[in-house]
Amino acid sequence: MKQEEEGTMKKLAFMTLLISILLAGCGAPPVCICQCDCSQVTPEAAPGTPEAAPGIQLQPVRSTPEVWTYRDMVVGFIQTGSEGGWRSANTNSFKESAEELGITLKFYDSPGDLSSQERGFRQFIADQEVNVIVLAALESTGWEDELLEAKAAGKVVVLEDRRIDASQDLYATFIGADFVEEGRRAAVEMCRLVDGMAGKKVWELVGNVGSSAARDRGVGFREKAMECGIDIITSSTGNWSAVEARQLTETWLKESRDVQGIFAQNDEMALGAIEALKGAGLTPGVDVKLVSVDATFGAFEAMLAGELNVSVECNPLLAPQVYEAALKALNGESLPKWIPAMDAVFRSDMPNLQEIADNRQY
Ligand code: GYE
Repeated sequence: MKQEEEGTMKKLAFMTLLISILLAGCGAPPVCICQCDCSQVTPEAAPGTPEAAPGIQLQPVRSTPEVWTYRDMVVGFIQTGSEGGWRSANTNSFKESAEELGITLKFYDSPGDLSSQERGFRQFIADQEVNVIVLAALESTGWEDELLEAKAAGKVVVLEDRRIDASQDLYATFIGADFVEEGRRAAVEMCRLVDGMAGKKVWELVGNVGSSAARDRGVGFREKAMECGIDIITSSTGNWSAVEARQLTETWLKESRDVQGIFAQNDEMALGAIEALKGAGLTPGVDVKLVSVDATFGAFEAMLAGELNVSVECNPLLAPQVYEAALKALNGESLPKWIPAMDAVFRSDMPNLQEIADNRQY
């Protein structure tokens, strides 16, 4: 075929491509043909598609598969921001499992700021590539509008780790721990530990205010603590942070050393309290009993050193369950509104603690 004719054919093919994209702009979802750069053509949004937020580039819509597979999933994941060992294990669980399953993961990390989380959520609503939104909510209230918009946009929403106070028909399911039960378990252990001590005065180091984890662990702990006469004499937020918890405990120790137990709502805060107790010349785990939640590496080290008495596990490796549930939801399967995570309780006096610690993933 003479060169000239070849050139004309190419031009013709390109013109066909351009026309089909322009046609797509008129309501039909655009089809992305490999030779052109789709992002340059801003297709008309399909009817009912939400207005893209300013600066958001609408992405070409992927066609809907008959049967969804992990490879069809584009997940927008909104994380809380870094909060220590548990949170990084949770984030890695999503990144690693997505890689293994062939899922496209768009990861949005908010710096511990609720409005940033809401912005990320809206960004994923407008991102037409995204078919699943996964949310680890910093706070449990204020999500109705976003959930309604996500529903209108046909997104599957799965909550992971933290519950939110919203109507259950606005999300596919919640995958996470029973925080109230974690609090109960912690109190049962604290009752056992302070039994026979000079008193049952306990200090509580609380997680970030407004989160379901902090609220519910406190509820569960109080429910059981009352049964053995524990007196929670002071309680304040350490924002899941070892540094803040250490400062708080140092302040409390300046006011009084008459304390028999510290309930830390996560391991990081327990490790901070341990440093403060040592700084005050007290022996953590002996003079003052410590119970925490998460059971991360740091907790096992402290339990093996006898400085932390108990850690109630809260499993961060939730991604496989979340992705499995999202896939079922995409394929129209009905799901229970809560899929509990599997957890245990670890004590410093367990004979096989070292062996367990050696086999931990987080
Ligand atoms: O206990 C804490 C993290 O939401 C269960 O958040 C999670 C909690 C966890 O910062 O370490």
